[in-house]
Amino acid sequence: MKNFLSIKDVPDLGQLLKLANSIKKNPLGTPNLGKHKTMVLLFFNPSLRTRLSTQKAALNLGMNIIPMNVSQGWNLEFEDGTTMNLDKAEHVKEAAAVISQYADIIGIRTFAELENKVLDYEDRVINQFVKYANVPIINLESAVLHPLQSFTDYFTIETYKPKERPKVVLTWAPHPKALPQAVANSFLEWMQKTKYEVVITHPKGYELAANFTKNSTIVYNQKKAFEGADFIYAKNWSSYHDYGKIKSTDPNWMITKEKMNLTNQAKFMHCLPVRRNVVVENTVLDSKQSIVIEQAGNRAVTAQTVLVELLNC
Ligand code: AN0
Ligand code: CP
Repeated sequence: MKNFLSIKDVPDLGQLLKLANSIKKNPLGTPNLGKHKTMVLLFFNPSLRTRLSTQKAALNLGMNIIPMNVSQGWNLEFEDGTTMNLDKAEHVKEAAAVISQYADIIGIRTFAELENKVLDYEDRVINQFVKYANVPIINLESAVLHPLQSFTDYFTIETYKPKERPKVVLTWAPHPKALPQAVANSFLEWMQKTKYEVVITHPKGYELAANFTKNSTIVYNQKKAFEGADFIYAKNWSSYHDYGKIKSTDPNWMITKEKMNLTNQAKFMHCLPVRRNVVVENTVLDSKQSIVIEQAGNRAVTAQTVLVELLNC
């Protein structure tokens, strides 16, 4: 694996899953694989899980880690051919080339700005780093995708699935802030590589980009969608078509105990952070059906799996 930007970088999903299973069993099995290797983590946006789980994964492999909060005072230029006489201090062309001399791997977190759809969906920040860096790049959630999260989601579902072809429901849930579509887009990309029955449910106006929904079933009636589900994956996203807008905050879309009772004792999943009693009722999050903590725990396993793949390349 050269980079880890999306599922398209994974040559063999079965083999990746196998490696993740063995790392889960024995995370300290190769403590020197990353010895004298350095990973630089660039955060244009904050993170709890991605930041700590990627660091933990690297530590298990003996790597050195240098995290940097880029947004705090470092304004990079991503436009080619501009005259840089305004607020941008440095072009990504120099920054990426320089960081590549200090790093063996670079991880980048850069959220969608939710103002200009075309610009966000070009995923320019991460793609410019891929273009100008000379080392592998890991996507720590870009404007469009969050593959480390989706790999974790897939790995977690594989661990808990009660049958070979579980019904997995991706449900929109309310949120007071406009959030990116990256987690949902990426989740669908990974789910489409499986044999699972995948159903998406959201209010009208929240349709995701067609290249991510592809031939997944969309059911606008949330309760109907929940019937017989083995996994409920909740996530808020802002509108894709009316880009970045909040079209609904309808509390009737919150995940409740009553709705979970319509499922096949489904496991409740969420990438976190989650707003209690807005996205999901306390009673669901605190029930045995919720596996969000185990899911977040698996972030360290899948991050380590990706690092092993990149280091072995
Ligand atoms: C972000 C998002 O929705 O993309 C990060 C999730 C992993 N969510 C929030 O910032 C609440
Ligand atoms: N799920 C996830 O990526 O969380 P953080 O934003 O805390 O990294």
